[in-house]
This record gives sequence, structure tokens and C-alpha cells, in this order.
Amino acid sequence: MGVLLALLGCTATESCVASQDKVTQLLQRMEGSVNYSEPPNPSILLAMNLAGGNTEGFTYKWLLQEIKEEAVRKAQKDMTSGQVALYVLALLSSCEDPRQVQAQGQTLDLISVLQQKTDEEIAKLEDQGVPKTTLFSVSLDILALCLAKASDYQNPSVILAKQVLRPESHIFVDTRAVAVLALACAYDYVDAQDEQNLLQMALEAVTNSFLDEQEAENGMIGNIYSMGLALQALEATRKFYAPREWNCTQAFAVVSRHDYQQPMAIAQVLPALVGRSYLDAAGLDCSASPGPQVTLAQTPGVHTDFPPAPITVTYTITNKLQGKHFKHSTSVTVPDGSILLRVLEVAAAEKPQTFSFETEKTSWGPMVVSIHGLAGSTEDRTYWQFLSAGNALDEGVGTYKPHAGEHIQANFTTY
Ligand code: B12
Ligand SMILES: *[C@@H]1O[C@H](CO)[C@@H](O)[C@H](O)[C@H]1NC(C)=O
Ligand SMILES: *[C@@H]1O[C@H](CO)[C@@H](O)[C@H](O)[C@H]1NC(C)=O
Ligand SMILES: *[C@@H]1O[C@H](CO)[C@@H](O)[C@H](O)[C@H]1NC(C)=O
Repeated sequence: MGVLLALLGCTATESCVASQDKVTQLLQRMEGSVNYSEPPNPSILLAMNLAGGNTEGFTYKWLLQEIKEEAVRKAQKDMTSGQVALYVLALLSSCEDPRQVQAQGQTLDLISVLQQKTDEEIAKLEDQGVPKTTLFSVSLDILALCLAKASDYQNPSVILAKQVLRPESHIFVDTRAVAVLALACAYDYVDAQDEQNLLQMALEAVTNSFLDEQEAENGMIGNIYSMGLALQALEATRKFYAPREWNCTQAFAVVSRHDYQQPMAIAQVLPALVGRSYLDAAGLDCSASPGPQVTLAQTPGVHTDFPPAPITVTYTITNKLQGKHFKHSTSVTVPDGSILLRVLEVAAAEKPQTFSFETEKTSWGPMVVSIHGLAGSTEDRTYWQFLSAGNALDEGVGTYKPHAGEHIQANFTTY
């Protein structure tokens, strides 16, 4: 009987766990990206723990130590609520107690820091209809508080459920996915029946909308970079869309076809590829034997006999939103295969008065924070959006490679 069940279980989920080769390759790529001169990325530690990365190696130990030190140094003053939440999830996944983070001769209660920052998010959300940062971060906050068994997330989870259920809300797939993880955790702990019903409604609505979208879009939910979180959400919430079934084979096929390169993208998709989600972050067995030894694959040197052909790209910057309106266009030539950042740099070098810009390092790469002296602001919820042929790009300037003759627009807008 046991064997039969095991066999059945195996056939049912067979195609919904990636091959060990694929997982190892992505783990290596993600670990290999860790730069010891830069701040640690908690999403990477979290993914290593969830996907069976090498917990004995130097990278793992470095990440864990730096995460503790960075938390003690910066959590209170220099981190957003969502960043603190990611630190909490990373520590939990390493079986460390986030209430007692010890580094630099100090002990920090990271949960009370998170609780306080979540309160600020929720206060603004109730007051002005928008959180201090984003609903994505608020969802991470609730998930982390819930997994850490803090006391104060029931009310926030009800407010999040209401946001998710607002008919007029156009919330990103990525955000709805993390919201689902947070609400699925909170569901087991809310006491009041009407509150639990509300969470259930939100969970049903989002998961069914994901399944609908997957059916309509040949397996895709959102774009290729939201798939990691969407798969995590669908894996963790089967009971909320039962008896409907999820064709995970179809969704996995989409993800398997893509060769993820960015460490953040890999960090979000890896847990799903081994059948796990961020919801599992607090229940891992940290004494288990370490995962595959990661031997850093030598990146093959690229030998090209000919330099890439030059291509011409049109680049337009537009502000019709705030202060003095402007619109400027230019045409720049860059080697084929260049990233969009190169186009911005050439434009700025040729016409610094008009096309000067600034970037900031983030976990996803360089983010353009200001163009032509006009900067996005979290206070006003403004940013520079990048588009091609009227469609928002699904990659940033450090990743996206424009093609010959493409017209790239940077438009100052709100989120
Ligand atoms: C919220 C959000 C935004 C907000 C950030 C607002 C804010 N102040 O918090 C806004 C609307 C500004 C934004 C903008 C963009 N975003 Co965005 N964003 C997200 C989202 C939903 C959550 C990020 C987050 O809060 N993380 C949690 C916090 C705690 O972590 P954090 O490291 O502090 O987060 C910061 C970075 O993520 C950064 N950021 C957000 N988006 C992007 C995108 C790029 C390319 C970079 C470099 C940084 C960056 O802003 C966050 C807050 O400071 C993610 C979804 C995801 N799957 O991660 C997409 C996501 C990261 N964004 C994405 C994209 C494509 C963009 C844009 C390039 C879209 C466009 N066409 O213009 C622009 C950036 C353009 C530029 N100026 O360089 C993609 C990136 C994919 C990729 N392979 O690079 C994602 C994965 C969404 C998706 N599935 O397509 N984004
Ligand atoms: C690591 O980060 C430093 C500082 O940001 C940078 O100068 C260096 O080029 C990076 N190293 C690699 C291998 O990317
Ligand atoms: C799942 O999707 C795949 C690919 O679209 C399709 O071939 C298959 O029949 C579907 N399976 C089920 C059980 O619907
Ligand atoms: C650019 O942003 C403005 C202000 O938000 C908006 O009205 C306009 O539709 C945007 N243009 C494009 C091409 O998205």
C-alpha cells in the first residue's frame, strides 16, 4: 500500500520538480554571483536553505555572518520593512532566532524592529490607502511575522486581504503571490471565523486568478520573472483552490525553458523548483546533510573574431507629470548585444545637459533613480518607467538588451 501510494505520488508530481542538474546549475550560478565586497543578499541565503544549497561552504557562512552584522548595523535606521522581513526569513531558514541576533557584541530583536515598521506601513495604508513602501513589502512583513510566530499580524493580514480583494486594484502578480503566501500562513492562526473567511476569500480569488491566467496564457502567469513567486504560491495553497487542480506540468515547462541569469530571479524561482515556498522557511532541518558541493564552473571565455556590429537605438525621455514638463529624443549607436544602460551612458556622454542620469545599486541590478535632474520618490510614489513600443520592459537597464532600430522610452510616472 505504502509503495503504491509512493508510486502514485511520484507520477503525480514527477514533472513538477526540476531535475537535480537544473537545480544544481542555478544554485551554482546564484552562489557564484555573491560578491564579498558588497552587502549580503538575504534572498540568496533563503534560497540556498530552501533549495538544498551547500551549507558547509564559505559563501554560506559568509552570508549568514554578514546578514547578522548588517541587521545589527542597519535594520533599525536604514532598512525598509520589506528588507527587514527578508532578513528575518533568511535567519529563520538558517534556524537562527531573529529575536536574538548576535553580532558586533550586541543583541538585536529583529522581530520587534519588524513589528514597528509593519505598524508604520499599516497605519499609512489605513489612513491614505497606500502603504509607506509597497504591498509587496507589506506582504513580506506579514509572512515573516507569521512564520516567526510574532503576535501582531492578524490585523495586518485582514487589511492585506481586503486590499487584495479590492475589485479596482491592479496589483502585480509578484505582489499577489507574496500576499497569498502571507495569508496562507496567517489563515492557520486567526481566531475569528469572519476573519478567517475573509482570508479564505482572498486566497481563493488570487489562486484562481493565477490558474485562469496560466490557462489563458499558455502557462505564463504575469511575466517570466513573476513565475517563481507565482509557482511558490500555487504549490503552497492547493487546499484553497481544491477541487480545482493545478496543471503544474504546464507552468513548470515555461520556467524550465528559461535560462535565469540574475541572482534575484534565481533566488525567487529555486524554492519552487524543489517544490518548496517561502512558507517553508521556518520549518527546515538545519542539521540535515549539506547539499551538493558547489564547484564554481569556469565561465567559458567568449571568443569573437569580429567585434559586434553597431546598432542604432532611439532614446526618448518624457516628463508630463511634475514640475517643468519636457520631452527629448536622441539617437545613439552602441555595439549589438549592449545592455540598455550602455545606451543611457552614450546619450549622457554625447548630451550631458539633457541625458545625464543616476543609478542606484539594488538586488536586481542598477535602478535608474534620476534622469535630467528629475528623481523618482517613494514619498510621491514616482519613478522612471522604461518602455519599448508602448510596453513596459520586464527587465531593467542592467539586463535588457535593445535591438537595432528599437525606440526606448523613459517616462516619469507613478506607481
Ligand atoms: C515594487 C516593485 C517596483 C517599484 C519599487 C517601488 C519602491 N520604492 O519600493 C517600482 C514601481 C518603482 C518598480 C520599478 C521597476 N521595476 Co520593479 N518590482 C517591484 C516588485 C513588485 C517588488 C520589489 C520589492 O519591493 N522587493 C522587496 C524589497 C524589500 O526588496 P528591495 O531589494 O529593497 O527592493 C527594491 C528593488 O526591488 C527595487 N526594484 C524594484 N523593481 C526593480 C527593477 C529593477 C530592474 C531594479 C534594478 C530594481 C528594482 O526597488 C525596491 C525598493 O527599493 C518586484 C517583484 C519581484 N518579483 O521582486 C518588481 C520587479 C523587481 N521589477 C521589475 C521591473 C522590470 C521594473 C522596471 C524595470 C519596470 C519598467 N519597465 O520600468 C522598473 C525599474 C526602472 C528603473 N527606473 O530602473 C522586474 C525585474 C525583472 C528583471 N529581470 O530585472 C520585477 C521582478 C517584476 C517583474 N516580474 O517583472 N518596481
Ligand atoms: C564586487 O563589488 C565591487 C564593489 O562594488 C566591484 O568593484 C567589483 O567589480 C565586484 N566584483 C565582481 C567580481 O563583480
Ligand atoms: C497540462 O498542460 C499540458 C500543456 O499545455 C497539456 O498537454 C496537458 O494535457 C495538461 N494536463 C492536464 C491534466 O490538463
Ligand atoms: C507617461 O506617464 C504619464 C504620467 O503618468 C502618463 O499619463 C502617460 O500615459 C505615460 N505614457 C506612456 C507612454 O506610458
